[in-house]
Amino acid sequence: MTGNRTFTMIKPDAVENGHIGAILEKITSAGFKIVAMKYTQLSLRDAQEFYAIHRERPFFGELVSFMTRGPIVSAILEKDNAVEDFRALIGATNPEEAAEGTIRKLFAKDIGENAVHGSDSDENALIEGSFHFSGREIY
Ligand code: FUP
Repeated sequence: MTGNRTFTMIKPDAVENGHIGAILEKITSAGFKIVAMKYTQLSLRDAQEFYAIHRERPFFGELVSFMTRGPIVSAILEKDNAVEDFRALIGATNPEEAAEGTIRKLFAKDIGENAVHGSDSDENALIEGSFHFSGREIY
């Protein structure tokens, strides 16, 4: 059985470039309902914890400094088959490999500054959503 919620962040590059509105429009037009959302900035510790799975990777330092350099929009989204459908909507991690019309193809610069995050499993969607939101912030 697949879950009906996923977690996303509009990353600092997309916020800096003024793409919040356009990205939210793509998300809601694709049938996702926003059940939680905030405009916030990750601390160093937040980013290190959120991306702990990547801590041994060579890009970890860059990833953490990028994700903390400015505000982000974080949100929990609801739709049937949310995780898979949202990853299809955002496209491949590397925008050069992302399909035409996907959010990363449209708005991302490169594999590091790739505009949006999308959870990769139902289990991680729950962990990531709970990292950013308390129960009473989810509607
Ligand atoms: P995704 O699930 O598509 O967000 O991609 P990953 O979980 O593989 O990577 C998480 C983040 O690490 C990416 F969004 C950007 C960063 N990253 C790099 O900076 N370089 C890489 O080679 C791979 C990932």
